[in-house]
Amino acid sequence: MSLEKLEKLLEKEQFEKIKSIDNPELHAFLAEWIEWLEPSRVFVCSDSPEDEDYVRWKALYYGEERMLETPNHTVHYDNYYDQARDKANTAILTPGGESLPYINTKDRQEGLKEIRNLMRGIMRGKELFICFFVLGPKNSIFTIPAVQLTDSAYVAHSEFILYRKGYEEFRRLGRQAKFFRFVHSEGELDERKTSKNLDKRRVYIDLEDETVYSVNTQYGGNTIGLKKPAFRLTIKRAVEEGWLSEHMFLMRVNGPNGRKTYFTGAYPSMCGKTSTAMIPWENIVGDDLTFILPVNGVARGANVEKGVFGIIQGVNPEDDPIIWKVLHSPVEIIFSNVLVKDGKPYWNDMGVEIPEDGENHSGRWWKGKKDREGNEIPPSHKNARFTVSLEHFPNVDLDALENPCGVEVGGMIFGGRDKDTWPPVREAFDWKHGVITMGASLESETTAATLGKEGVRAFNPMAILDFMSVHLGDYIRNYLDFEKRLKKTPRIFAVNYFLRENGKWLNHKLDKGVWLKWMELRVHGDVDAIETPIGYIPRYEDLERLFKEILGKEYTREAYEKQFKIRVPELLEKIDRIEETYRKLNNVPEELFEELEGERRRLLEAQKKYGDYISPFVLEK
Ligand code: SPV
Ligand code: MN
Repeated sequence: MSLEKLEKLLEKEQFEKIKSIDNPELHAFLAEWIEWLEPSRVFVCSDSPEDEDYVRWKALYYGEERMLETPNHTVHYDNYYDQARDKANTAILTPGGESLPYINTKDRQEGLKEIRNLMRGIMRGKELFICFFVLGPKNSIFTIPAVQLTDSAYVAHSEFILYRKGYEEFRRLGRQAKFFRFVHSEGELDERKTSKNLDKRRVYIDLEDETVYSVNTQYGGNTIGLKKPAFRLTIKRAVEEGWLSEHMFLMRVNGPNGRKTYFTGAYPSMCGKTSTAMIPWENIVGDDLTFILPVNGVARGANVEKGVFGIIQGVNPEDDPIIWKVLHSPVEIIFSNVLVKDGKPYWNDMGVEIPEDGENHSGRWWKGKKDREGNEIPPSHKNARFTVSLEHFPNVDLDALENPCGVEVGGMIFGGRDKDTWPPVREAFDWKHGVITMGASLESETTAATLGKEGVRAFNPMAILDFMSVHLGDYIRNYLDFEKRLKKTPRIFAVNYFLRENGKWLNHKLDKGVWLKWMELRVHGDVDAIETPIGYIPRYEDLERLFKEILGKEYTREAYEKQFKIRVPELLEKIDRIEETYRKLNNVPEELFEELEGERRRLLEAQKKYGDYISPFVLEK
């Protein structure tokens, strides 16, 4: 009996906490893994503030975090070579190692054996934290309970900031809890308290048992179970059950006369997702992961999380006043992989002077310091981050965040890092057109959010490819079918903040604030638009007015024409690339090819009539 075993393995107080959850499956899982990991101590986190405090304290006690000067601020470092998601060593376990397009797979039996061997007795001399959280708002249609086992107090601490507590939910649900499991060990640590055995770093996702194993790493994207590890599991569940689990922010755009319209947005990492969701005059609900469920024919969205694990590079008082203010207030924040000098955190491009020495992700740091490969080490890592709860943001929409029914999604946005093809903003003709030519056709230049070369244009449908856990064809079919469950479909939009000409940006960082207002007006049919071969684009007059109203800026006809011209050769090349990509896969819905063909035909007709580069003024009738 698992409970008897647990009674022997745990101190009385900890055992009582587990015993009061009536779930034999959970008990069996815990007993098996505690025996296997062999921790010297086990702490079970209930939802009490004391237990959360205990985890916070242990992160400091074990040296995984250190105090900064501002109360409630701490700093955590990951190993210099453990600064991003490790795609190469992350695998989806499939029966017989069945391969799936764009997914790193591994034979399930072999993978389980390997990771179990790596984890055997790995917690000797260490403390194991058992934590309970939920994905989505509590006691709601979105809720998925999850249990996390980790020997990293930093990981547990991060989860308390980022997720809703779930111990009471487990007690309430008892045997009904269909829960996710996460087993993590940071492995042996070096003198800087960072994971040492990176050659044995692995993240294995077992879809069958809805369990993710992560070992010999600390970086949040590899270790925070409820974030990207869970995302693989929810994508699978969503495709099986007919809803959407997306790499999307959720935000409120404020329209005329107090109108509130909610948008989701999918962008690859480092392409403006968080900064869009945090536009100061709008309201944030979430910045990374959204569940969208059909409820009585309406698409309703909820933030999977309740906090932000955001990129800190480039956060400056002018462009990001809200984040800046939050980062400089004494609320609970974990800074990771930043430069610290005299108890203060500093990061690249923060718009203020940075000290020339201090401590950072490379250890003691001085300007000009080089790493083993001979690269100069910047003050902070490009992927350095801050972890903070959304409740501390002055512009959070708390009602939307905690609404058990979520919010109605008015629009869905897809965006990537694209220098020369897509206009800054456009609206799809309909659901299918948007899903295929915008979502499924998303490409973006690679960034420092994953290990590997940067600046390479890469196929990244729905900005989700890094996390895909099912066949891409099934995923797209689910998207197309989702419309059938709706009486009212969200409008679909595509944005591109990264257009360049002669090496210069065509847009300013805050222009996205104007695009959002335009999209809000379109959702309600308040403004007309120009029909182009690739969807609807804004009219000059509307943007001119919005630029003045929102940013107090003149918007010239020349700027508009340059930004919104239809770049036919680049668009056609892109369709060829996307088509070729999907032709290589089997099991892709035929509608995808039909949509691409329709777009190609419209572009070719327009090219015949108007040439390669078509001014929006020419298309306006
Ligand atoms: C991303 O890279 O998309 C992130 C951070 O949101 S991570 O947790 O690393 O995935
Ligand atoms: Mn993300």
